Amino acid sequence: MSKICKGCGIELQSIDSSKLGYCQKPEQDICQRCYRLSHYGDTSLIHKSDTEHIDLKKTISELEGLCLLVVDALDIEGSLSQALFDVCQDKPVAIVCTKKDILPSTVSVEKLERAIALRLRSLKQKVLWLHIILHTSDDYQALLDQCREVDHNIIFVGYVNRGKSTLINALCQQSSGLTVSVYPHTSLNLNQVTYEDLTFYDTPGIVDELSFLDLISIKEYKQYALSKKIKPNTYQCDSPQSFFILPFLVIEIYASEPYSITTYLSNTCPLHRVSVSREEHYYLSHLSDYPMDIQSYDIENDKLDLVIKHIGWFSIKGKIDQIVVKSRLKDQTHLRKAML
Ligand SMILES: Nc1nc2c(ncn2[C@@H]2O[C@H](COP(=O)(O)OP(=O)(O)OP(=O)(O)O)[C@@H](O)[C@H]2O)c(=O)[nH]1
Ligand SMILES: [Mg+2]
Repeated sequence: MSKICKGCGIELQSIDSSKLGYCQKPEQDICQRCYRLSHYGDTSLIHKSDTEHIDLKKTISELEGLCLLVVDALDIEGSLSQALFDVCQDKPVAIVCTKKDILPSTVSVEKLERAIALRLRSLKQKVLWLHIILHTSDDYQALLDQCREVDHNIIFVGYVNRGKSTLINALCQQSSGLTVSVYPHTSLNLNQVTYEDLTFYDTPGIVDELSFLDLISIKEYKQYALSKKIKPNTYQCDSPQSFFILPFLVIEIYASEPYSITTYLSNTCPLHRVSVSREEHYYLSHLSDYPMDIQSYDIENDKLDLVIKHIGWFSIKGKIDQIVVKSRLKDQTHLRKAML
């Protein structure tokens, strides 16, 4: 019988070291990729194409149980979509929300619950319950009990890198040994874990559409990833300003009155602020080689967030006339009601 890697779910093999699932000795429980990823953070082994071909809908259709949608508090719109409900088909569905601890403490559980409820309404979807993960032992116990009331088989479903495997490890008090990493596309196939009277199914994440992160190497990704508590930075502006996030986009903000911008980005995200009148120089040296998509937002609200997919968001306060985003990829930004 074929043996499955305990870390990522891929079938183990000891024949071809250049192929997925390779382990030197047949008696080993994890593949070389998982070993190198966990012990050395070796990113050269991660490829988006390794998970793109997986038919998640078919895999899940062959299972019975509660589908637990893993939604990322940092990116509710991007991590909670119709595609998740499609793969669950007619199974019972509940939501867990991860990464709340990365948001500023001013974002309460209630605020997050409201934001997720709003997203569900816009998708015209209902779920059995919603649980915001607080990472305490009582909280994990409460989640296990909530799951038990519905089913003893729990299928974790979500986009890549949203914390599915991390949550299963936490619920099993780390006895499951699933491989996790800051990089997307870590889990490669269905992986079954038994804990007390429950069976958890870890699944490979749904692959995102083309995003900025596909324009850089997996190694560079760490610079932009929101993995530690966000430290917001506030800029008081009294003239039109351009904010460059290199090498992806520039955001121009036009206002006739003073306004403030608070950024919620990784501490190492390369952000540069220049006045719109001096933008050209910067633009020429960093972005002029690329064809740019231009999106213009007319603003009616004086408190809103401009969300940049996978990177973070700008909270904008004041009477703004217009925001123009020049971006190397289409559809990477959107406006939402201010989260804070
Ligand atoms: N701070 C914080 N980090 C989290 C949380 N959940 C997950 N992470 C981090 O997010 C990253 C991705 O976690 P994984 O568990 O590998 O995500 P996944 O959904 O299994 O990803 P794929 O296997 O690629 O689909 C890791 O660096 C985790 O440490 C959380 O609640 N808080
Ligand atoms: Mg995983």
